[in-house]
Amino acid sequence: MRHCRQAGGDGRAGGSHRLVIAGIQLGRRAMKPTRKQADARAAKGRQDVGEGQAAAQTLTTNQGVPVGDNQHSLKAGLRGPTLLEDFILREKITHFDHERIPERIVHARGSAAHGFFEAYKPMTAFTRAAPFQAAGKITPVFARFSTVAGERGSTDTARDVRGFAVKFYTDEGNWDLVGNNIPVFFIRDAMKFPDLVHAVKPEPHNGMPQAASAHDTFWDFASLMPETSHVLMWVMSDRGIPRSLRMMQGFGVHTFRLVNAQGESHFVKFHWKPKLGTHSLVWDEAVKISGVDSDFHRRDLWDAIEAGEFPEWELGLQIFTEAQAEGFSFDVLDATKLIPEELVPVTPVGRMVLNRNPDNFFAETEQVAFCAAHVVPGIDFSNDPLLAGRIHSYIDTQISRLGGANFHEIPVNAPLAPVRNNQRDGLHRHTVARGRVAYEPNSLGGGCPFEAGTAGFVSFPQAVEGDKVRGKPEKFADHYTQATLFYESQTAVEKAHIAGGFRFELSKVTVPAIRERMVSSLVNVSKELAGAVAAGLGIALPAAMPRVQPQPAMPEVTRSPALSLMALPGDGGIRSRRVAILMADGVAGESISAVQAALQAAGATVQLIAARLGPVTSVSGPALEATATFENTSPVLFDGLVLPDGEAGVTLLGQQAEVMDFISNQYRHGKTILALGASAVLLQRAGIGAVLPKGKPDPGVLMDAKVKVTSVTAAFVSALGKHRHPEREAAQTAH
Ligand code: HDE
Repeated sequence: MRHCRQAGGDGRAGGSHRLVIAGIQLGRRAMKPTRKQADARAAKGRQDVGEGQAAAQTLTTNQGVPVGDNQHSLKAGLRGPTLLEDFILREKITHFDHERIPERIVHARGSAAHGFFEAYKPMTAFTRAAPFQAAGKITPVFARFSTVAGERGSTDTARDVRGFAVKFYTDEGNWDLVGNNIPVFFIRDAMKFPDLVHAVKPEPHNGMPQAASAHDTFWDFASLMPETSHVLMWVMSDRGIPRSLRMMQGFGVHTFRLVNAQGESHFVKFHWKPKLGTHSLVWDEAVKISGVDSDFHRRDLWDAIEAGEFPEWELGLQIFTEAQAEGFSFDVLDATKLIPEELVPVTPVGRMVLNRNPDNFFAETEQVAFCAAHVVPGIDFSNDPLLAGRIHSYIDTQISRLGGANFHEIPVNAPLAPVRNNQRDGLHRHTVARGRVAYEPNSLGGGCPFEAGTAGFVSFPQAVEGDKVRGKPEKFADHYTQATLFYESQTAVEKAHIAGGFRFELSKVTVPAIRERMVSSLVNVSKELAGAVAAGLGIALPAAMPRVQPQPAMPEVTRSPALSLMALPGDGGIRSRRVAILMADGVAGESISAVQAALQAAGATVQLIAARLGPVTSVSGPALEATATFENTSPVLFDGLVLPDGEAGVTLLGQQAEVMDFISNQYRHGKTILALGASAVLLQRAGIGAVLPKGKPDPGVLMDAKVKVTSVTAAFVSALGKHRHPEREAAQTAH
């Protein structure tokens, strides 16, 4: 029998904690070996199955018994009954029967990656948290992005909030910043969370709809809970349908505390800003993507990291004092409110780069356990009543989801910092605790482990006073001012999309009274918005819903440009953008190859699409090979479109319904289109001109009748870098 060699990675994590920084791979062992790691390392080999060693390995049972035949069960005679004594078959089937664990009650659908956080500068004046102690300080991270309502196998492009959870493996233990891509929440007291989730999940009698808020129970709840007004503006906007997980912001949502080494505290809000800018889908596109690739976001993240296009976000902090907070027109403990950046600027403090895909989806992405309770010295909680419920909920949920109290030992959850305490035993315990001392104080263990005193985590000693009550502070009762702020800070096209979002969702509501109640609430946000929604639903504009607080405090800002998706356009590059080039026999290969090479040189991914896979005859230049077909892909999977030159090829393309569909979808969704030479006729046939109805040139439609391929390609690259051309839509809406 051949002996298995140990698979890659360090002893504990099976390679899952290898840290890749700027191309250098560091083993975790090299960073800080612990007793626990040493134990696990000794037990290694039989736990990991690495691809590289496959040839040298013999198949065994879970007891390490070599398996001679993995094809047949043990039978009494070739045609006889299967025997109960076949322990190999029974072990295999029993393990298989138990392969699934309960999915997360919310955020079940997620995608994740490893990476690192790098601090720009020391933030010691504000916090003693390890990641912020020195410029250039590197802290490994694991980030998971998720939709909220859908089940584990649901579509990625549902209209929903996205989870944005980051586990920092700091020198002083794990810090989980478990945020969302939207800075405000639906409710402000944990007491309402189960109600919110029951309302948005598939309706209990028939289990529908999946991953969608467009149904009666959600809007029944929302219309009766006007505190949802603000977050609804965000979710109905294009923020609810991001183009990519790499192109969305993240927010800590709650007010937290930073505490420095002197014990001084400041309030803080956390912001992640994507280097690629914030970009979204449009609704028609999102719906179609759900059909053609329900893994769209997961694939996009995976492919980008595999291609070395590591997504990056900048972490920014809004730091403010309690005295400042007292003066704000809103309450910073209310999670349905944000702090406008114009009021408290966002200070950039570092960057997060995701540079390694998980080795195993289940072991890492599924088993990662984020907990809002996981903070480290230097980070502390505020009295936000929503946050308090979360501090309880996450550990509780992991105990049932991951099968017991030892989920912190699962490699992806295990801290880098050493773990030493007297907690013992429980289901699935991996640590082999030595000695007879499992209590404190002790003398038999030399008093170890010792308390850290003020060097350890010390809760900020905030004074507490007041009666024991169930209730809310006065400023919480303003439900509309910031919803209006958000709406009024959007561009015209964004406003139209918000109205479209409400219109679509409420048109799916079957109870007219719910629709009407919701529109009456919207009147308090904006008459313009409520009017547009009411018109789409075919109802008269109802009277405004009575406000709990008729005269809220004057807001500090009434327009916040930072709230528009357009505020973060990115660097205008096209790295990792997807471009389709359509082909048929008789196209001009020379110009296609030139455009393809230029796009790839700029970092884009190019697919050559034809009616079938394989070679396509070209009238000039090199032979071309189709890498996708009109049948196996779809226009909605591409950011831009190139139509070829070559009359014979163009004629063939024009005869195919899928091609005309491709062109009109790309145009309708605001994408950039380049028609080389003869293919201008395809645009004409689709009714597409290079000018907008009001006579201005369409910045996203390029034709090269007389221009050189190189210059028209350069124009295409720069137009593609704008992501989408809302001018086209604005012109369409105006007509
Ligand atoms: Fe969560 N939330 N949540 N949540 N949440 C969970 O934890 C909960 C809230 C967020 O990728 C659960 O492991 C309560 C706000 C993310 O694994 C659960 C309340 C924010 C993720 C839970 C909230 C979030 C979760 C489900 C109100 C943004 C996915 C499974 C008091 C700041 C993390 C799990 C991942 C997951 C409870 C509200 C973000 C049940 C009780 C506000 C990103 O524990």
